Amino acid sequence: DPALANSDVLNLDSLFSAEELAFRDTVRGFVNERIKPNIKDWYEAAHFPVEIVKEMGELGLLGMHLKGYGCPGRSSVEYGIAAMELEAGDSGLRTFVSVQGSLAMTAIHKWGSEEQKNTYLPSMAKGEIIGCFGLTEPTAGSDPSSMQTRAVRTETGWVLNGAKRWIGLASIAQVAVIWAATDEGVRGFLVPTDTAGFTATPIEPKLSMRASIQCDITFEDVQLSEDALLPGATSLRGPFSCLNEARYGIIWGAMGAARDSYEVALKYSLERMQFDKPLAAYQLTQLKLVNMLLEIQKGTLLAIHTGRMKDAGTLQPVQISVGKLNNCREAIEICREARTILGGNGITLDYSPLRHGNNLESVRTYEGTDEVHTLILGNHITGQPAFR
Ligand code: TGC
Repeated sequence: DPALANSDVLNLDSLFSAEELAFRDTVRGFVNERIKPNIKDWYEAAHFPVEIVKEMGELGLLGMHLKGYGCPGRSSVEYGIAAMELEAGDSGLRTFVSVQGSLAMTAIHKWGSEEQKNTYLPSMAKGEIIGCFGLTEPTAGSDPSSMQTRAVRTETGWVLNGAKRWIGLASIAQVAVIWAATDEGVRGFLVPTDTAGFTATPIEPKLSMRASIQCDITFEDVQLSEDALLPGATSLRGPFSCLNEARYGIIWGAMGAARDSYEVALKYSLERMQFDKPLAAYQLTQLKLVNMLLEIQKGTLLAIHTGRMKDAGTLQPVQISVGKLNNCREAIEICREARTILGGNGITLDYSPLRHGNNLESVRTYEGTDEVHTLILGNHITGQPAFR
């Protein structure tokens, strides 16, 4: 698009390989063809398009950074590129890919038995099985260590009781990775969602993430066999190691939503005439566009840097907090500023910025709120944990 030709001022594209750029084009093409033309209707109808899950599997977007077991084995940078392009479409669709790949599949890949990996991962990579990941509870959000969901050993396995909240895709998932307190610390369980006593109910109505599903789950004496237990995870480090993956994807994804909002605002400002000039010719509009562009370029650079560190195996959780905190915070401001350029038209679903901005209210909240990531960094630089 000629209107956008000069927006990569720093030539960040030069930091990607030809293969990475080609992969980006593939995902961008999918988003332009399958998501952008439909997202207005899905969002309005609060519809998650389950019909495109298998297409995402065919494109290699599910569990894409995992190796073996039918998973695509892509790099972390490629995974980030996909998150960015998908979220330029809608955060709800990127969230699906994160929940499936970074949370549910990663939990099985990192902490599961060989049998669990062979049973679930190939079908999940194809999108034939949808997974969800239950950590958060009605009374345990930022503080998962206060979880009430409990699994108790029986003669044949385990019995699970409790509740989870805000669990993406739970009502359409076939398998749920559920984290529960036990006498042996926090353990993870693979719960088939048709097990008696498992109930998932979508949380509605929502003002954010409308093209996605988040659920309440209850467990009433859910009987599990011994092989439901993920053998490798024995503390909160289990779920947190999966959150690291999802948080990493958000660093990129948030910049995708911001970029789309900027591009929509730039194009609109070039076409929209007021007082005989396009909005883009006014200094106030240029200030807004330039401020947006600076933060998008910086945030994208941050994403690329964290991605290269992740591929080199050096990325630390505290560095993920830098990216998640900064890029969500800046992206939400960019979406709101983009909306002001669109004037009244910006409050309709014909334009993406307010939809993206509303979605990012969820993105800045899940996988560690702004406050949690601030305190992780505060602890890192002062040595004074201030969480509690
Ligand atoms: P603490 O209780 O001391 O630590 C527990 C254990 O976890 C380890 N750990 C990590 N390991 C790997 N990566 C990380 N980022 C880790 N952070 C902590 C820690 O070493 C310890 O291990 P071990 O083996 O010694 O027991 O916890 P803390 O004081 O370190 O952390 C406090 C705090 C506030 C930072 C942490 O609780 C936190 O991150 N809270 C935010 C929780 C959060 O992000 N929740 C979002 C969940 S998302 C969800 O459930 C739904 S998924 C989205 C969807 O479905 O749509």
